[in-house]
Amino acid sequence: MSGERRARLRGAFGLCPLYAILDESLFVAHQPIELSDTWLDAGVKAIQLRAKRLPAQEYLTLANQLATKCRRAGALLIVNDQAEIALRAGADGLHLGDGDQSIVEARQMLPSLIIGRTVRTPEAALQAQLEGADYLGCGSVFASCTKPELPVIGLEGLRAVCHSARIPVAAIGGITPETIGQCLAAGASAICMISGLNSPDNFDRALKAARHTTDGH
Ligand code: TZP
Ligand code: MG
Repeated sequence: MSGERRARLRGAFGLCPLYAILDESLFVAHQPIELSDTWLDAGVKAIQLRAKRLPAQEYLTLANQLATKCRRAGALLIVNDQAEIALRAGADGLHLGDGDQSIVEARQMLPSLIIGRTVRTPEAALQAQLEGADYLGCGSVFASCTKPELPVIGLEGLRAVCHSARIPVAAIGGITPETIGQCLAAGASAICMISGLNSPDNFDRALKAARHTTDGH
């Protein structure tokens, strides 16, 4: 079962290593559905919905719409933090950050869903892997304007986590089109971005940079 979940993840990241985060900070300037349509049309194969301040019913409605669109596009929808919403919306997975429920607890609720966990050290990576995480989010790699309070682990920190983990690692935090290649070279299987996707031009540059690196150029 875990093999099948991880194969789906590897398949998605293999087709497109840009793991786009549909964060509510982007909703100020964009309609979430329009934004995700643009991403899916361009070939993004993994989207994370991260909307902590959205009222539960709106969150669920949006998650439902996104799950349908992602399914049609052959992409994965991962819901941040809210296991109940991931379950009810028919999402593909759940991402757990600092202070969220434990992997073990989430796995009981979602036996067949992909579960990701944010980590910053090789020790935490091994622990999350042992507890049954299917992938790791790792960062902040660089200082992030979206989450400035987070410790910065640098490319060295990312490399150490990638080196110790057997499951896919998604780099996150302050990543720009210019630093995507370095994160992939450090061993990341995917690149998570929020503010770097805030305009069509930035999104295009990020997608090009991610594809350029994985196309073996
Ligand atoms: N977790 C670690 S850094 C971060 C999260 C959710 C924010 C990433 O946003 P950005 O704008 O790509 O730095
Ligand atoms: Mg959280």
